[in-house]
Amino acid sequence: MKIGIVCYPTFGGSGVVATELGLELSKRGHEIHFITYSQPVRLELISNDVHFHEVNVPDYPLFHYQPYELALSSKLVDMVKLHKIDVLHVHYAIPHAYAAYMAKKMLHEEGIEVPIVTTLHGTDITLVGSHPFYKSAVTFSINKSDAVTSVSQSLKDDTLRLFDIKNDIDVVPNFIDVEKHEFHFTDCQRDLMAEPEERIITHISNFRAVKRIQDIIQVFYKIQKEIPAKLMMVGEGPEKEPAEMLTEKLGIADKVMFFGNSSEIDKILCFSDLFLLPSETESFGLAALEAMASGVPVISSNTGGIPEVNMHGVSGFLSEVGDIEDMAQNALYILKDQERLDKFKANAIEESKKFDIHSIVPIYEAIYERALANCISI
Ligand code: GMT
Repeated sequence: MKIGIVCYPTFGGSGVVATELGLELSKRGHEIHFITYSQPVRLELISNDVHFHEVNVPDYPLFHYQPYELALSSKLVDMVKLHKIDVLHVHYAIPHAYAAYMAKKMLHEEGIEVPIVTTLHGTDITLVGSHPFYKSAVTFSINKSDAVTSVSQSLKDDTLRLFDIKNDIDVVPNFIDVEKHEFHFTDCQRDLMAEPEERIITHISNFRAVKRIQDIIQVFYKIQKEIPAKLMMVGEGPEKEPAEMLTEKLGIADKVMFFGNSSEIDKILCFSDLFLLPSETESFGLAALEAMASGVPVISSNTGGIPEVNMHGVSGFLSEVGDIEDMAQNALYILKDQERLDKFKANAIEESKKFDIHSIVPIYEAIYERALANCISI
């Protein structure tokens, strides 16, 4: 099959999922065309079966906002025609499913039918999409897709609650290449980061308000009062600077490292003992799954799709959003006892296997086949 994939190419989980999906599909014999405004960050390999087509939005001073959706829909039309793409898989309802619908309509005028598969990732539903400014467009885009998937049951429930949805939604969880995580790094070079007796705690995100970055610093503050520890903060975003200021204020700046965005996530997780994800909401929590696959237990909030990934008392612990004390106590419970830590690490790897890429990607293939067979003509 020739599959066009539209995603945000940045460090966010949706871009990572879209990229890994495309790469795995190419290994399974499909021809993949990524269509987005820059090369996805995890897309290292462009080959005969993996192509990247850049969407250019010419900067024109008359436009206060440059019309990306317009440029994207035109590019989709051109690429479908040029490469004879069979199906478009768009990650995010806005603006991708919306632009894909316009492309589909333009192609229909020329006698070409292309089905659209839309995957909902979370912020398009829970944070941005349900805003009155976008709600009609999001509802329309979802209802006009030939197939709709959501990355967790929780996100499906939210979508049905917040929008007037006529389409079926398949839950297809995010995934991880378990083997890659198991065998990638054997030499963690932990000693470059911390003393042998120090526990290493890690957080990775885009440092937006929804991640509750200050909670991470506060939880770590309580942990380091009881045991020697270091905190690794990986990523960039608006909450980074306030977090740095909080570490200064609490007198723990020397124990907290801010790395910025990194393409060496596996390396960082390799020497981590615990992962913190206290988000306000999270449709899935791919970062937590990546940590678990690397054998890192997770202390998280009990919100959105996280409880579908992080098993309470098995791969880590869940606490109510904002319950810093409970998170710190749970973290210390795991970190204080080496035998217990080893058990949680092993459990985390075991739990992550439920989300192995090799069992999830065939579900997408079946959805593409179904969408092709039932493509709604417009
Ligand atoms: O969480 C973010 O800020 C990034 C966002 C994205 O677009 O990548 O993440 C969303 O999609 C991920 C992949 O499906 C999920 O793992 C994240 O939980 C979800 N974020 C939220 O729901 C806040």
